[in-house]
Amino acid sequence: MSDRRSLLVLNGPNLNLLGTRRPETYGRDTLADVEARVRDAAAARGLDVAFVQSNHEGALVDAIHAARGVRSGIIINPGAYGHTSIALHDALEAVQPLPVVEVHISNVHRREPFRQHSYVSPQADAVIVGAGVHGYTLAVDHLAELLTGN
Ligand code: DHK
Repeated sequence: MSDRRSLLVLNGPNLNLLGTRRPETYGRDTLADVEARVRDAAAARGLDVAFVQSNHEGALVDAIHAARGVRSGIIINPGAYGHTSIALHDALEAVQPLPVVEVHISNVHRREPFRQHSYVSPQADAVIVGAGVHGYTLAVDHLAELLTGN
């Protein structure tokens, strides 16, 4: 069992379809491709990483609760639940002070008005929007900086 610090990368509904769903919006990388990139970026920073993807709100809440005392930070792309879920807001609040970075692959501010509010953002230390799947590795770098105090 490693005693290295580890991050939780949480992906919400429909992100299992990355690579095939609206590739003009979300790109052609699959979720497995994204996870490989994140694992490499985390390893370069001396961090382990665990991945959870679920299409179910309660499963995402459970994964956030399970991170308490186990993970050192959370990267979350809540998918559409970011726009609707007070439960995710409250779960992230409940695991404070775990640092949280919210990622949206697309620039939600250029899209429909209903995508422009996030219940997750008030609980996030940083929000990365519109950087494509590169946003996930930016999030790893940011958490690594936070965790080492640089
Ligand atoms: C992903 C989704 O599935 C959408 O519901 C959000 C987000 C945007 C993204 O850009 O990663 O509105």
